[in-house]
Amino acid sequence: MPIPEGLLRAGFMSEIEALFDEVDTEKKGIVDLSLDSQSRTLQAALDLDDDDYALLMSWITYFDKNEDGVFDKNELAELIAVFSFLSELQSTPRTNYKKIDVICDWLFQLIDCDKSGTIEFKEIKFLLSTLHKLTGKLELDFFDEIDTDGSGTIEFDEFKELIKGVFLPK
Ligand SMILES: [Ca+2]
Ligand SMILES: [Ca+2]
Repeated sequence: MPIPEGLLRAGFMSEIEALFDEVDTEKKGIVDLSLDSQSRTLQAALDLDDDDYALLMSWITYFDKNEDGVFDKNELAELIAVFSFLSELQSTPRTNYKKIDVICDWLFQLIDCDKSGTIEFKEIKFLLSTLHKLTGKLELDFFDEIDTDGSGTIEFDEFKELIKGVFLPK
């Protein structure tokens, strides 16, 4: 999915180019994160501790459908964009509605893998298990809590509340 215009800091794509070339140690035009050497290079290049790296990796299923850990440049850019956006939200004022909407909308579409317009439990299970570490809430309980109208699915507004609740500064 194309990364929304205007949200990326200047130079993001050239940073990705450089990062990709650094991690693509075998110069095959792909990054293979199932290789320890490439995975470790990526973690070091992004300067992430083990927890943050695990969070980044938990997004892999959304970019790497067959889960073989192999990425091209665009897929890697999207993966890292998600992570930058989530970190960026942590310093975004709650009144910056436009930015919050654009980021939430992009994430929502990304997570809604089957494009049904709603997020089902299976689609967000991985994120809830990651958030479990932050919030201590069990995945299913958490899902029911986010699904405030009890429809069994997460609609955009419910998703936005989740993102605001977890990532935006209090
Ligand atoms: Ca869906
Ligand atoms: Ca709902």
